[in-house]
Amino acid sequence: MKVLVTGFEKWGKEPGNPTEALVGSIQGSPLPGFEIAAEVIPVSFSRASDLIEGLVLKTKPDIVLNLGLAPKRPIVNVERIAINLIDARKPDNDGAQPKDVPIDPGGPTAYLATLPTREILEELRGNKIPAALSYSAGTYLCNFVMYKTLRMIDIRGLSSIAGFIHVPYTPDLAVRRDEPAASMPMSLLRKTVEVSLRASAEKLTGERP
Ligand code: PCA
Repeated sequence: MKVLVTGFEKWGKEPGNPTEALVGSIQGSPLPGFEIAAEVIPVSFSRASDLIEGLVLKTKPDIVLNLGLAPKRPIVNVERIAINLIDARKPDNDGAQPKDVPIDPGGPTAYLATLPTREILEELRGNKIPAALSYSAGTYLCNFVMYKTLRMIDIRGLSSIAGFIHVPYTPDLAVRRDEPAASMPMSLLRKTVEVSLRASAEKLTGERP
């Protein structure tokens, strides 16, 4: 089972991005049973798109799991939908701040995640990981990468399933915020990735990896 996992670099005034560390964790100790590629995506509307497309074409994954930080969300959010809209409240890491523009003028209004989101949610909760389904991945880079991934899979007729999970801060990052911020330890975030990939693989093959 081939898997592509992506995380993001830090952006703006954020103290860091736990999904960058998650990518490092997966690179350092890959999951048994999976042929796994893990990469960090830049927080850049102009650079993220070609990068994600190149990664999918190169790794030919059965499963794509994009990860991002949601600083204001206290638990793991399994995203169900990506919308065809950019409305950046903050500049990206190149200083670009597009507002009210479609991601792809020729694309559909939205794509639903093709990962088994309900099964992932149930498996996460079964593993004592606080999680919820989410019906908005925002209008910034995370929604953009989720949409772009699903769009390119659609345009190229690939069989990969794909989706996005937002995670909260890890405690080391939460303590660097002035205002109260929720967090989850890295061990639980790592487990989130493992459980989500196993639930996705099981959906694809009918067998538990
Ligand atoms: N979270 C941001 C962009 C990068 C990240 O990790 C988002 O939710 O759009």
